[in-house]
Amino acid sequence: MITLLRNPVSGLFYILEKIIMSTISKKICLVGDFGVGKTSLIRRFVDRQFSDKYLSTVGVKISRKIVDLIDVNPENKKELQLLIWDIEGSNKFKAIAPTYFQGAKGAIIVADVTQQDTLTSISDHIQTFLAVNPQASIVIALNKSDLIETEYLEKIRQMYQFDNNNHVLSTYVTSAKTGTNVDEIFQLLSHSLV
Ligand SMILES: Nc1nc2c(ncn2[C@@H]2O[C@H](COP(=O)(O)OP(=O)(O)O)[C@@H](O)[C@H]2O)c(=O)[nH]1
Ligand SMILES: [Mg+2]
Repeated sequence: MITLLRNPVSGLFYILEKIIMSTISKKICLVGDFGVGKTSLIRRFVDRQFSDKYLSTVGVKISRKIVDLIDVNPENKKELQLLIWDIEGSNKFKAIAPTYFQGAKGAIIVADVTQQDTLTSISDHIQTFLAVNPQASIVIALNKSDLIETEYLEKIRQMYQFDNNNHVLSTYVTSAKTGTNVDEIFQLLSHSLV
């Protein structure tokens, strides 16, 4: 208040900063091979949209979304601001990964259920991410589930559980196209961050 009286402009900034900072803010990263649907999952979650075109990601893009943390007790309702980091998929990635991951409290590791090599690289992505953030939580998204017969999905999901790694919260089959389990993966990860 004293700051506000002495200098209205910096006082206003002070108050604004207080308001913004009162929302908890956490960084999460989308991780996975090129073309698995990282950008599409973010777009579905943040903008509620999907496009069949490749959404070229240039450099790093950070999206923000306020998540309501649903609780059985309505009085415990909390808000969390997610800062969702998306990075272009390319071979340059390996070199800059540690910088990109720095400060992240969680990751969604994405693979494409129709591309075996992207499923195989999940464990590499887990290791690379945890090497930078040993305390972080991970959710696995086996994406493009709309392209596969439902009867195979549960089998695939069980093959990529990573039960022996206690940083991996859960594995979901998702579709950025239909929206299946998209809110669920972000909700689950968000809950583990507070
Ligand atoms: N059928 C289907 N296509 C998807 C899905 N998610 C992404 N795609 C498509 O896969 C391609 C690559 O997606 P993109 O989000 O750019 O992948 P990124 O490189 O991991 O960011 C695009 O053509 C998307 O439209 C999905 O859940 N189902
Ligand atoms: Mg992308």
